[in-house]
Amino acid sequence: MTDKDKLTAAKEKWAREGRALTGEKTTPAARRLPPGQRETVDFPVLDLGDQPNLTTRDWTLSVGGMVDNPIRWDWQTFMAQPQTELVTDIHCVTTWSRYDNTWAGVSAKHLLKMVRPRKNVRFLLLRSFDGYTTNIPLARFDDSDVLLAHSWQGQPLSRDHGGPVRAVIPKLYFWKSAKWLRHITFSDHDTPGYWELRGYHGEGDPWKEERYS
Ligand SMILES: Nc1nc2c(c(=O)[nH]1)N[C@H]1C(S)=C(S)[C@@H](COP(=O)(O)O)O[C@H]1N2
Ligand SMILES: [Mo]
Repeated sequence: MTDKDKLTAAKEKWAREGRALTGEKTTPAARRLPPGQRETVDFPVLDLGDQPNLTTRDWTLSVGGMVDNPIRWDWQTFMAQPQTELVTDIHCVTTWSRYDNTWAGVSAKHLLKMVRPRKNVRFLLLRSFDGYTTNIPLARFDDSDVLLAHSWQGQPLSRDHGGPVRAVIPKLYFWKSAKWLRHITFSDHDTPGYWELRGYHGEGDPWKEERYS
């Protein structure tokens, strides 16, 4: 087995066994740390082991599907969009949480304004340069803390954390935050992504402990 196969098999087993589920009920206002999570100060790297080596010159983002205005942004066009800085927490389904991450990039709200999704759109599928995919309900992407981020703690996002550009969706488990973001498709139906096909939840809200499907 390759490392990737081993990782996938281990995490499929977690989904079958319901690892780390506490069944606790809490709300973001009541507690900063979601149920079953523990705080970490370092920033673990998690992916399928194939980290694309992209320069800002190779990188492009295309956005299509059910939108009035499909776009294709190269690095210069992306950086010419209005820029947003945000400080948010990370909650990974493997149970680590990391507080106070400063991200900079283009907001999902701005992207939505540019592409104009059609009325019946309900889901997005994010695709990355390593072949990774993950699905997000439009209602969760259309939030003021969702970013297409190019920097972390004031520095360009490193290759291992998804540079040049990754999604950051703070209110969902971190597997929804696609690294090395390449393409976004808007759709009226849901298409499960890599982990969602392997036992992980369609929505992935850490406050509701939506770890597994
Ligand atoms: N393109 C891509 N994005 C990805 C992944 C991946 O394998 N490929 N793994 C996901 C998972 S499971 C997690 S927990 C986070 C980890 O991000 P980090 O390595 O910056 O901590 O990235 C998510 N985004
Ligand atoms: Mo993860």
